[in-house]
Amino acid sequence: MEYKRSSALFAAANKVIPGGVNSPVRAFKSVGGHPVFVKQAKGAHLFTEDGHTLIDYISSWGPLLFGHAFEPVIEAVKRTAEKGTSFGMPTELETQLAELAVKMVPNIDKIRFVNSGTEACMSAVRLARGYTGRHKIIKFAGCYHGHSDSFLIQAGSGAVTFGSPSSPGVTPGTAQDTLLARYNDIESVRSLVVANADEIAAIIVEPVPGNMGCIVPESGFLHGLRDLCDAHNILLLFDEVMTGFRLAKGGAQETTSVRADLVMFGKVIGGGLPVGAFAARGEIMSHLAPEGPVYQAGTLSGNPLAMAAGLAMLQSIENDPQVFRRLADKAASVHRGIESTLREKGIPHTINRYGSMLSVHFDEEPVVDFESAARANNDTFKRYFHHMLDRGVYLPPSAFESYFLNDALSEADIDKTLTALKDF
Ligand code: KE4
Repeated sequence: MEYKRSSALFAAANKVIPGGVNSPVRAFKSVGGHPVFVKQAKGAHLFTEDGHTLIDYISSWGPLLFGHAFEPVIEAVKRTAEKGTSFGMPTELETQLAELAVKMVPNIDKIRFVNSGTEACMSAVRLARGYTGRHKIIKFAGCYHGHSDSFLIQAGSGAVTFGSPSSPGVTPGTAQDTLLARYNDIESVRSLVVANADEIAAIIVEPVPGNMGCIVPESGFLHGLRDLCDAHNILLLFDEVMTGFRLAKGGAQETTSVRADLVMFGKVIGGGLPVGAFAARGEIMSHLAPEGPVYQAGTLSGNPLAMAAGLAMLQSIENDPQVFRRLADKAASVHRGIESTLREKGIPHTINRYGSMLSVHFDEEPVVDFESAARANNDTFKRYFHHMLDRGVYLPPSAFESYFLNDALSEADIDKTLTALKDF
C-alpha cells in the first residue's frame, strides 16, 4: 500500500511540530517508516489520507470501546457544544458523570476530573503523599503512568534502591523519591518496603499492565501488594487509565477482586475526549483542595464537551454490560488465529491476553515483566507490523503496547486480519 500523502503530511508536520507528532509513539520510531495520517474513522475502520481503509486495533489507545464516531457520543458532544464549549464554572454534567462513575466502580466515594491520564496519576501521587505525610513511592519497571517527572524513572544501579531519571530534565532530587520494583515479583516489593519502612506513601501499579505489551498478573501478586500496603500503612494506587471501564464496569478492581485505595482513570471515561480522573473513599479525597490542603486544579477540568462524551460512553456501558464479554470473545478469536498461524510457520512467539487486552511477543519464553518483554525479537516485530499494515490491518506501532479491540470489530474484520497473516 502506498502512503504518499501521509509521507508529505508528515514532512510538513515535522517543520512545525517536534518529531511531526504530538505524542512520540505515533511517530513509528520503533517500527520504522513514517506514520499514517488518518482522515476520519467509523466503527472499527480508519480511512487514511491516502485513500486506504484500515482495520483499527488501537481504538485511539483504548478510549473507543464501541468504535470510532460512536453515535451516542457524537450526538452528546454536538448537543452540548451548541450551548457553549467551556465556562470555568460548575455544570450538572460533571456531577452526573461523577455519580455514574462512583456507582460503577468499587471502593470510591468521590472522584476529581482532570484532562489526561498523566494528570490523574500525578495528582493521585501528590494526594497520597499529602494524606500520608510520606515522600517515597514504589513503581514497577515497564509500567507507564504518564510523563510526570516522578514516573520517568528507570532502575538505578543495582546497589541503590531508588531509581534514576529516564529522561533529561528529570532531576536526581525527584528520582530519589521513586523506587523501582519488578512486576509479578512480590519479593522485589517487600525488600523495598523493608529498606524504606515508614517512608513510602504509595505503591502505584498498572493492575494489568498494557505498556510492556499486555502482562497478566500472576496469582497472588496483586493480593500481595494489598497485604504489604495494609501491613505498612501504604496506599495502593491502581492506575486504571487503560483497564478502567475496559475490563469491566468496575475495571481491574472488579476482575481481580483486589481493593485499591486510589484509582486513576483516563481513555474510556472521556469517550475519546480529554478526560482523566482519580478517585478514592471520602476520607482520602477530603484532603484535596478546596476541601483540604492538597492543591490540584485545571482550567478545562470537567469541560462540558468532555463530560458529555464520557457520560454518553459510561451510560452506553451501563445499558450494555455484555460489551465486555463480546470484546473478550473477539480478543480470544484473534489470539487463537494468530497463534495457530505463527505456530504453523514455526515462528517463536508468545501471546498475552487479559479481557480485551492482547499483545504478541516474538519470543517463545513467557513474558511476565519488563525484562522478559524487552528480550523479544524486535526485528520480527517490525516485519510483522508492516506486513499487517500493508494488508490493511493497523496494529500498535510498538512491541511495548497492547492491542485495544473495539466492539465494532466484526467477524469479517477478524477473518481479514487472520488472512493477512497467512503469507507472513
Ligand atoms: P495520558 O496522559 O496519555 O492520557 O495517559 C497516560 C497513561 C497513564 N497510565 C497508563 C496505564 C497509560 O497507558 C497511559 C497512556 N497510555 C499510552 C499508550 N500506552 C498513550 C499513548 C500515547 O502516549 O500517545
